[in-house]
Order: sequence, then structure tokens, then C-alpha cells
Amino acid sequence: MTIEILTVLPELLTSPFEHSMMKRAQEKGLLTIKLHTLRKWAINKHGQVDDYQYGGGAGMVMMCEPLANAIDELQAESKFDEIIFMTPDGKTLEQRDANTLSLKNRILIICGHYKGIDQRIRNLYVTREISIGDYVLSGGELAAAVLVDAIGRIIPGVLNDETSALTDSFQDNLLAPPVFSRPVEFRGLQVPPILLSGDPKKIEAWRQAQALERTQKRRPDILDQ
Ligand code: 6GU
Repeated sequence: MTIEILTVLPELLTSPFEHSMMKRAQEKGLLTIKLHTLRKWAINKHGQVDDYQYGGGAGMVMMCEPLANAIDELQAESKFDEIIFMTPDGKTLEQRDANTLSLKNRILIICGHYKGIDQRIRNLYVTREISIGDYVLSGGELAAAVLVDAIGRIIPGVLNDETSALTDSFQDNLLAPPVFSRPVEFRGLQVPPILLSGDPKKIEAWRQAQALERTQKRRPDILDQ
């Protein structure tokens, strides 16, 4: 899978993909990440990609031409399966969205800045608008990094048994159960004896019960789905 990212701040997006799972996905050849600086398609030699908004009001808007020219050039040879605009007014990202996107072949993510992008680019090009939660970030880059990580780690072949996504929180509308490692006792707190029982059926039943209890307490909203 190839994920391309169009941004005015590509520097913000280098480190997030150089470690851990994103590194592994790229090394395995399962994920290719390409950063594109929107300045390359600026309207003048000053690198201008934004302008005042019609109707007045504070804040600049990312202009049509740089974005349209960039997208047209990037998909001159083959079309993107999805063109995603990161925006706080988009649909809140959920595990099921990441699952769907992880099966695509080639996607483009556009990072917004300032007051956002000209609405006509959204109408003409964008296939999905995604937010990562109900709060405002300075730009779409950190949100794009979150989206790429959520997608990249579940691309078929990236995870192995050790790191399986099947037991992740949200993967079956349940939060993950508590986990314990050595030592058996720490500051007077014991590991639940059942985890030391060596009985896989009992352990699985305990984990299911814990996951359910945790979800009921913390996120009853996801249980209803
Ligand atoms: Cl995708 N962008 C910005 N700027 N802020 C956000 C967001 C995205 N998602 C939540 N807050």
C-alpha cells in the first residue's frame, strides 16, 4: 500500500514513521509513505499557497490552484483510491475506518492549515474527510500521522502473532482487558491468580469478562453498537 501526504510542513511528518511498527511495515515492503510539499505547486516564487477568504474574516485559506495542480500531477498516471482531507469538521476516526482504509492500494492525505482549504477542492477531489477527535489542532499533520499509524499497523502482513491486532481495544467493540508482567507481586499488588493457573480456557474467559466489565464502566457507548 502507498500513502502519499500533501502538506506545507513535511518536516513534521518524518520521525513518526521511522520507528516501531511503521518502520517495520516499510521495511517489509508493505507500506510506502511519500511526503509531498505543497510549496512545489505554489502560485508564485514566494511560495504562496494560501490567500484571504472571500467575505472577510480572520485566517487564510489554502488556495485551489496549488492543491488542484498537485493532485492532478500526483494522479496523472494512476488515480488514488481515496483522497482524504484531515479536518476537525470531518467524520471522527474509528477503528472500522482504519480497517477499511488498510485494504486500499493507494491513498492521498491532504493536511489542512490556517482556516482550511477552499471548499471547491473538497467538492471536486476529496472522497473522505476525517477528524481525530473533538478538539482543534494547529494543522492536519499530527492527525495525518495518527491516521497513517492506525492504518499502517493493520495492513495485512505487518503484524505477527506477537503483535496481533485481534486483541486490540475496539477491534471487537470491546476495550482490551488489563495485562500483567513480572514480578508476581509489586508493592503489595498481586497478579490475578487465574493468569498464573496455566488453564487457557479459564484465562480466556477471565479476559473476556474483564474486557466486558471495563467497557461497561468506561465506554458503554461502544457496547451498544
Ligand atoms: Cl484532522 N485537523 C485539525 N486541524 N484539528 C483536528 C483534527 C484534524 N482532528 C481533530 N482536531
